[in-house]
Amino acid sequence: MKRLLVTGAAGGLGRAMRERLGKMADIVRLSDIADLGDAAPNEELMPCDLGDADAVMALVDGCDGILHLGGISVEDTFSKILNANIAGLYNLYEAAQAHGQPRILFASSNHTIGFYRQDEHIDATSPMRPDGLYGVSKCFGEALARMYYEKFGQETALVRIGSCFEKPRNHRMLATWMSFDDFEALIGRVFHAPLLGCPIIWGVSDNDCSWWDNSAAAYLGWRPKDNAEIFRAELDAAIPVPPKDDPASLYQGGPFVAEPIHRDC
Ligand code: NAI
Ligand code: 15L
Repeated sequence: MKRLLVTGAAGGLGRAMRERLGKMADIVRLSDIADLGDAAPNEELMPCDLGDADAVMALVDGCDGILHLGGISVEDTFSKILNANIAGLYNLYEAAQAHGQPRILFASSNHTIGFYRQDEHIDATSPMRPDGLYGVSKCFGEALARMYYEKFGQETALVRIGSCFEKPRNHRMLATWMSFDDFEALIGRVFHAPLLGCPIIWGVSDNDCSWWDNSAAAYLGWRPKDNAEIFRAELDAAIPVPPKDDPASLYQGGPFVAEPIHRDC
């Protein structure tokens, strides 16, 4: 790939993947509203608010792949979610249309389906059950991407990330964790597969404890290798297992299901 655009590059996942992405493209264009630090030799920095349509149009120009990590990543007020995750997504897809339809990896979330219980097993065909405004914005993003695919052939990987951190931070993440290595391998498959389409992909490692069936996306050839189980003893020693009736133990979205609606005051 010649130029890969990474939005949200100053965030947790952007920082974790930054060095690894250098191997995937001649030039990596990094963007965020937050400070991006200094550019490495194969990087270019383009600060941009995703809610600014003209700026996003310029941002996408010249890119042949987009790793879309930018946006509000937890429950927040509707106005913030509206700007970054709703208007921002529309701006990105309009810009992609204008600039040759670069392939997109959209960082969607397990919060599109957070109200399923942890004793349920679901797949890409299971109806959405978002657990808050943030989850609803990711459902919107998936629907928007699907529409641009059906209407114009724009390819997107809809990656419903579970919990992508260095290691699981609580017992729920023994099921939802995706390692940085597995995410890097997934990004590679998404941008190098001969045909992508617009699949829903569960962004999760090969955990013993699993709720999500990825067989519909098997054609991509992504085989996650890590397993959160190796962290169980460490977690048991560090934090108590939450009670059985706690949302963290009951629902796939964990505590997000119990979050109030965050209102602008
Ligand atoms: P993060 O919150 O650390 O990073 C998001 C970045 O987007 C931030 O640097 C922020 O400044 C930027 N941003 C926010 N509003 C913006 C705007 N209007 N214009 C431009 N940039 C803006 O989140 P993280 O953990 O790095 O996640 C990256 C993506 O992956 C997010 O879209 C998140 O929803 C998604 N995701 C992450 C998961 C995880 O476990 N880390 C799980 C599921 C989804
Ligand atoms: C997400 O969608 C969030 O972006 C991330 O910060 C985690 O909370 C993750 O889901 C999770 O469910 O663990």
